[in-house]
Amino acid sequence: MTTPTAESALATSGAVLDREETISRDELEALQLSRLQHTLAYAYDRVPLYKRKFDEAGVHPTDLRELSDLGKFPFTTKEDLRLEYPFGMFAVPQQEVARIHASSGTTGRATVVGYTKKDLADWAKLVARSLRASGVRPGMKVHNAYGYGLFTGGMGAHAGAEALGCTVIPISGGQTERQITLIQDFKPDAILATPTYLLTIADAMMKQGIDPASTSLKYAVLGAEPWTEEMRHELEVTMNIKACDIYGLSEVMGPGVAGEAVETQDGSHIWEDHFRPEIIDAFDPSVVLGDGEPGELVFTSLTKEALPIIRYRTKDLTRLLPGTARPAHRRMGRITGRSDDMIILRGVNLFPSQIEEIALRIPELSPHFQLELTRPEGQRMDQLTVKIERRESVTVEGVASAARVLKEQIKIHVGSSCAVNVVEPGSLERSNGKLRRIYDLRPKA
Ligand code: DLL
Repeated sequence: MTTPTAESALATSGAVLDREETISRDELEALQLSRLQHTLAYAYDRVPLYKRKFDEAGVHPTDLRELSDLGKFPFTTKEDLRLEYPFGMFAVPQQEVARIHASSGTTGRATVVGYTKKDLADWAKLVARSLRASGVRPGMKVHNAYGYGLFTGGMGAHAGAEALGCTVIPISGGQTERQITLIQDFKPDAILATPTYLLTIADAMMKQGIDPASTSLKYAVLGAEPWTEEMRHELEVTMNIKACDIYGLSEVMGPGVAGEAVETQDGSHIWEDHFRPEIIDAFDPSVVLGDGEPGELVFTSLTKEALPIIRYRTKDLTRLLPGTARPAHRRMGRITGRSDDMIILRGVNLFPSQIEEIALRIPELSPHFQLELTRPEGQRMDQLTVKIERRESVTVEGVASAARVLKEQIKIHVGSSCAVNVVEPGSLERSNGKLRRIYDLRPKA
């Protein structure tokens, strides 16, 4: 497939791009093929789990002659990383691992990931590339409200902003009052946070009588959780900023696997010189789907040393779209949700992002909502209750009609009946990072 590399297609706002951002699709695919062949051999030789899995599947790294041959190789899952806890997936001796990150492990053992010095440099370069695409420029002050620590968000974003040549303010997540003071005093140009935490900051500013649109902030680079176009609009208007998406996951690298261009705001470009994406049918993983078709996103790393990852099943549901601002690098559509976050309500599949999309189109309702799943006494059917805060200015009649509209719209667009409970502003828990939307209160089987 040949994609034009016409300079006109590249939206840059005067920024100097990495060479790999401007190459043709053909050149990029040639690079992917040689890097993929290297990675498969490297993983097979150095990580016993990959050798075992490839041997069991009857494939050898030399079987990859063209990119589509990747489909012959076995998947890697979170469970594999858990079974190999802590360092069994590492492809280099521990002394060569410069940093370790890990997931929180709330649902079992933590998944541990490692980086060599070169991996850290590549990661910083890709976060820098993502931030630059989203409008951040060298010399800008960047307020980094992603959590620091074992979570990849804080330190990953930090290193990328530094590599780009920004002045980084490493505030981490939480301590919202302090965040507001520092935003007012240090006057940052950009903020890095989860979308729901930025909402918390904006909300807290309003409570203090500060207009969130009046700050120095011009750009926000938001990710680590699903968010919608409606949420983008809400944040851009409330804060008078340009908000772009950044995507990533620890097992594949961390933030910066994909980043969105501010000029087009049409989904994150996957940095395909470092990661080869595929979309598979989540229910029949043997089926690799074509571009444009919705399914589960799968990644293979092309340059990682400490933790090469082959066909990692992300559980994120999206689709691949052609590149725009960076023509050779495909974009990903918005993540509709994770397959393990899907609510199945009386046979209908539902994601929190669908509720966000619908609720934010109703002017009386705020973006603060929770989904409660219950099974009322003596009933066999599950019940979904959407608890959502009203906007400050709304009257009693306004609340009643908004609740009715939300219920109807969910029935029309999602196909399930639910209860809607409009609650007082400020009564629902606020986000400090990744927000929990679903509260499953059903009796455990
Ligand atoms: O959340 C990495 C990250 C940090 C990305 C900061 C962006 C900004 P994990 O904790 O491993 O890593 O969680 C990864 O978060 O599989 C998605 O389900 C979700 N996720 C990450 N970015 C986005 C996004 C970081 N932009 C998981 N949109 C992923 C939707 C996202 N979901």
